[in-house]
Amino acid sequence: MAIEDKVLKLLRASSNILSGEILAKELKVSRVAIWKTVNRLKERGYPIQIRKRGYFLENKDIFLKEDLEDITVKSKIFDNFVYLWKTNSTMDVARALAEEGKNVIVLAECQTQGRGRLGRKWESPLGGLWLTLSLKSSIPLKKSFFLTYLASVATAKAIREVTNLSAKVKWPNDVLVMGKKVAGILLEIKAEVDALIYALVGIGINVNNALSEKPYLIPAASLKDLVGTPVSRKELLEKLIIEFESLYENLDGVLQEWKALSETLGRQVKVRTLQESIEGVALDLNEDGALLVKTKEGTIKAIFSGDCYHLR
Ligand code: BT5
Repeated sequence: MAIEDKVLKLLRASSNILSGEILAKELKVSRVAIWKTVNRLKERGYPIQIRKRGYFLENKDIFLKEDLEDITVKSKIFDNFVYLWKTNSTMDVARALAEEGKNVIVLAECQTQGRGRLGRKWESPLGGLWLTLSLKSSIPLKKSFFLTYLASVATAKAIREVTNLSAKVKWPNDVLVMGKKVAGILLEIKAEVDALIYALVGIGINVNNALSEKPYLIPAASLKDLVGTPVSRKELLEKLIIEFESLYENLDGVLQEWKALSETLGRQVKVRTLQESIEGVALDLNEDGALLVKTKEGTIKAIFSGDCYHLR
């Protein structure tokens, strides 16, 4: 284990200030080595206070490499974990690795340019789970957005298991709890002719993070606000990857699972696509994964993408 990880591990475990002397003794290095390591960590953005009596990690809700390695060791799909304190967007880091043919999980503590669909801004401060799964895949192109449904279902299930909140999925890419958006999915793909080369599945979950007062596309909340206490991001991440992998093994079953957790089906909705705005009742998903909406004129429209508003 690198000295940075060892220092972080000790600071994370301690509710008191740890002196340079204690750290040096524990890790069998000099106090200067500790001081240099702490400064390197601070440069990376870790919130370590340097006080007269020693060092103190202000935010204990951080991941250590070993937490994440546990996940990849158990994983059947992902062979690498990239963990960053701060990055523009995990989508961009994951794309570069996918181009090298890697199946990787990229996770950042915060993003400066997190994005949603159509280049919208996604707020990603400390305390949330912001990750991208990069996945080599040869699934047919027309099934690619099954991956959005898959990630939504995996996220909703993981939230249910860890918090007992009754998380639901909303068409096309949201996870809601009590009508509030707690997570969003962003799918970006590279394809050739009619098959995927790789997919980048971005998952953003408001766990313990604060949200700004801005009006969002739909009302938002964090799990911490809904539960009333902080939620273990480590447990949530582990469950999320397990659920993701088990759904991925049976991609054709994903639509059924999505329907079972759907907050959209059966509702009066308004869907804005790039071309038009459609109002009607959300009936079902067809076998290609399109949302079927019955308008008041009685026509049934199959919609593949758009923004959906629940009217009633
Ligand atoms: C999404 O887009 O919901 C997809 C969000 C995907 C974020 C992940 S985080 C890891 C990975 N790296 C990235 O850069 N992105 C992915 P969409 O349905 O277009 O919703 C975007 C809209 O949600 C914004 O226009 C805001 O109105 C609202 N919004 C922004 N930040 C939010 C947040 N933290 N929680 C809830 N709503 C938010």
